[in-house]
Amino acid sequence: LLTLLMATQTQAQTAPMTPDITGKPFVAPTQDADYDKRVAMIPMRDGTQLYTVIVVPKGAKNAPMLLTRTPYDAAGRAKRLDSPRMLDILPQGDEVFVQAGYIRVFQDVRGKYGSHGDYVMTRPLRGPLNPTKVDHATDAWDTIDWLVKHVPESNGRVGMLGSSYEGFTVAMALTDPHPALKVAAPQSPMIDGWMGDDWLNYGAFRQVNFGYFVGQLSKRGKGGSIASTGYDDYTTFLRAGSAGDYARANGLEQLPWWRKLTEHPAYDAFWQEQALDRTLASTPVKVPTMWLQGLWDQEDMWGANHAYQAMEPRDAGNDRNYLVMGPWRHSQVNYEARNLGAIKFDGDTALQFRRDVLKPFFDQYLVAGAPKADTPPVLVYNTGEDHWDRLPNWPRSCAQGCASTAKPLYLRAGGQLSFQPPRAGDDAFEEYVSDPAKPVPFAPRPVRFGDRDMWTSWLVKDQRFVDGRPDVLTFVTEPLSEPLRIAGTPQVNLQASTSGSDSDWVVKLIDVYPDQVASAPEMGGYELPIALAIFRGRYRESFEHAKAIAQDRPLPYRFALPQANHVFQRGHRVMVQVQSTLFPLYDRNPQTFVPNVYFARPGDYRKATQRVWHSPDTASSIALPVY
Ligand code: PG9
Repeated sequence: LLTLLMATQTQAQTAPMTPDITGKPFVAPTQDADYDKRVAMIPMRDGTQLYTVIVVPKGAKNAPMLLTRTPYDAAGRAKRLDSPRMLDILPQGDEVFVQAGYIRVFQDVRGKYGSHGDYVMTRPLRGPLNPTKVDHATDAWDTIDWLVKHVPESNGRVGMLGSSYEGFTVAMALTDPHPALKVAAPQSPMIDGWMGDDWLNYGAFRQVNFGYFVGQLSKRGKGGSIASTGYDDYTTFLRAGSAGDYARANGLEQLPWWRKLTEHPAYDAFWQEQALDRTLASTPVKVPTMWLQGLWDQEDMWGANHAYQAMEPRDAGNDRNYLVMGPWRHSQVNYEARNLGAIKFDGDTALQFRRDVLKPFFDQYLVAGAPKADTPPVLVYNTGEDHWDRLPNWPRSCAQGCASTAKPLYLRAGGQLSFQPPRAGDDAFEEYVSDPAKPVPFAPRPVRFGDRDMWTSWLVKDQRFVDGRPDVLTFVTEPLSEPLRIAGTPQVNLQASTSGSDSDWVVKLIDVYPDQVASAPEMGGYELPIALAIFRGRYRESFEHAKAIAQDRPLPYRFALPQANHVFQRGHRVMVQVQSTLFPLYDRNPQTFVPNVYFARPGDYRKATQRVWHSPDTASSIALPVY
């Protein structure tokens, strides 16, 4: 009997060689999800169908809809975790809306992931650059029209929000909004790719994006990557040569987008026609809009505040056009924001904003019977005093027409920085040699574009890592006896000369902490960048037409730094650093005038002697928006 029992047991076991992949569909146990996820192919007016994921909370009635149009995989955006709980499947930034019973909609833009049609990296609005009948404005219009007719649980009201590319599609929808679009929040939207968002900064090209181009453009779905040939991107890009050389070596020439970029190095009609702030300036403000900007946004420093400024004159009642600037890196608004790199804030500033400002603002326009939100026209984090400022308008200080007037802070002989202008008899300039063979790194080496911590926080990196280099000029004030408050745009007014015929100028406004900070020893002497930018000198006279720079002549370079709301505290010092490279983030200027910097040849890269002038008649300064 015992032998029989053992034999039966053996038979019941799975034979060791049973194939472990059965070929039959694996069926997960069905759990009661608290949502219903639907997929629709929504037809656009030209017949193209767009892949749309609609997540409806179970039992929803008269619920508002939140729409995001994305090139980043709508299905993936609605699948943070594989979970039966709606809170878990949607992105962290959506949690406050999920808790309030909103319907959430993600849609792939034309040509990406599940959507049909062609993808154009920055599809221009209908007009001179786009002779078709469709663009992101019509696609948003057609989508909203379909949603209000086909989602029976909805109350027919739609809000749009999204960051970066997803903010760009919100801004596009605002140029011709569907009547059911009741409220919008473009977060760090790309508004002008040449001036300061994503692709270039005042004409200097951002090489960090090569990987993004291949990832986004080599396939309809998730694309490939660029093969790595070294650990330090500083070395890799230096060895490659020009941006064009790097692109050629890595197959980028197959991508029409790369060709478009190189065919339009200057701010010609291709860029001007696509600058959304120009379009928005002539668009009635129909939809209450909250523009969102990170104060240390490493990708889209230009968009939100310029779009806000463009629309502001049309907001006569000061109740439709809003601005929020948080102490955030790119898109940090949708995550946790207790700190950025070494800089700590007063709690989770992103959650505070989403919970206490964004959600009540959306509720006001989307939820029947919701109270009027207590939304300040401008909400800006004060990065020096560590609190939010609720303001009636922005900026608080500027050259003319603001509550306070900007004041020039002069670069002075001997590396001083002062509100007193230069005096006769002072040394006329400081100089350095900018060598394209040894460019100044934008972040400590080894520089790895793929290092997310580095990339998201380099704008707050302690600048002591370059301070003291022979090709970085430093000007600094005495320790401040009173706090110095700024709120607006610091304007660079540099008088500079070069021994070359083209040149880049990088200017950084820095808050230098006291040498010793007993309560945070690691912050002793920290050089915190408050605002910085790079300017390609060939566009000194015209962004549209590049021109060689006259050799060794002090010439004015005027450009705006990103906006700031900062208090330099008593005992801190203000510093300005000037240099001519920010590598490998920005491509190197050969310092010899060539027709197209993308295709500079090895022999074009030459050392140049750079002078920053500070005599009474060639005074260099930064106009600080003090108040
Ligand atoms: N910065 C990215 C982007 C925005 C707009 C156009 C292209 C790229 C992004 O984070 O989406």
